[in-house]
Amino acid sequence: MGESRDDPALGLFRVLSDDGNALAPYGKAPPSDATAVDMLRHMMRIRIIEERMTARQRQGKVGFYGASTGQEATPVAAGMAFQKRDWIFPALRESAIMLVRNFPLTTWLCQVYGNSGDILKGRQMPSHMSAKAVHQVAWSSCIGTQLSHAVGAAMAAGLRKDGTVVVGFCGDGATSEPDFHAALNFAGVYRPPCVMICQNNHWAISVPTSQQTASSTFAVKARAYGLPGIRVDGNDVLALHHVFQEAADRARSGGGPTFVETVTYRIGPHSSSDDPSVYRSEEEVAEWKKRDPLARLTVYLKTRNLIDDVAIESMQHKINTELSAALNEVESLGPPDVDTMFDDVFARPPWHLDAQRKALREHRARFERNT
Ligand SMILES: Cc1ncc(C[n+]2csc(CCOP(=O)(O)OP(=O)(O)O)c2C)c(N)n1
Repeated sequence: MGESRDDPALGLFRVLSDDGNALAPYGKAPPSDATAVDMLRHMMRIRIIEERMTARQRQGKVGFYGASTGQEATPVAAGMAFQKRDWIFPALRESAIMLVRNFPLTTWLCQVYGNSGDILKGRQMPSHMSAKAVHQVAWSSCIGTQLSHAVGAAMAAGLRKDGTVVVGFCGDGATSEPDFHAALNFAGVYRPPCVMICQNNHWAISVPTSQQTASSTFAVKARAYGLPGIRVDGNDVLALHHVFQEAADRARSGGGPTFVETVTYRIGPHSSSDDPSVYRSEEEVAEWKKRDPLARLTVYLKTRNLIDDVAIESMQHKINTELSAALNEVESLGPPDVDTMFDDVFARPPWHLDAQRKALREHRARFERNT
């Protein structure tokens, strides 16, 4: 039998049309009206925060930033669809999940600045957020590794039978890494409770998807590993929420892992170290801007009289006020104390590190006495 476009790995599941009008009814439990409004608030919040962080990077206040502009729907839908006990192994574009999980904005920002308020003590790059409190593991910048980490953690969760689901993220470029194969193969063979989400934003820095794979979609690759592969509109937060919830339910009830390709587009540069004008056209970016996930949800909410321009302005105002206050606090903090570099490395520090810490403290005391 030939492949049908209804095949979830080859078609494109969507709820909202490009202009935001709802398509056909799509399942048993669409999100409540309040949840749908909250989705817009969360997407707007990360967009505003990241615009400000990108500007701060240009001012030399932040060392690096990798924004998710245009891709906000995937982390927001994931943050809302998975339970708080579920573990997240993010890649670069999922910084919003911690905020959706109510992680304090100030502490989140301290990590971007790597200052004394940073719970990671300045040891991670910006956009590599993590916190045990919200079950989010730090991303190693090595592309693709988070999938195999997630599958391993899910195998542990499966052995513990604790009802936890583990979610791993990657980009389209990561699918060409050996880790992608190892992760999907282990997931197919051992069937741990995990969901692997590939944000296909069409570019891996300057490499387009046409040079990344000859497969018709990324989702179809799951089939070779014995996994369900689902292709979903990555700029349609309602569709994403539905697909993630189904995948989470399947994993939690013993039905095994799912691989999801979310079809989206990186509107901005790869990171603050990139200039996309040298490898892609403005026309292509303009085409994708028409499918902006915030604009599409806004039309849906307005059509259903759930929001109006006054409410949207008030939402933006509240976010900007909260962000400015948080930034005042965060930017008043200095770097982490140099002494903290000895923390958290060994459960029982070896003698030579103790000696080095002691020498450093004595040196600082002498320096402070003399200045
Ligand atoms: C193993 C490895 N190879 C190369 C790089 C350099 N690098 C950083 S980001 C990136 C592209 C990643 O593209 P993709 O997986 O599509 O994710 P996106 O950044 O588009 O979200 C590359 C090649 C790296 N960090 N790790």
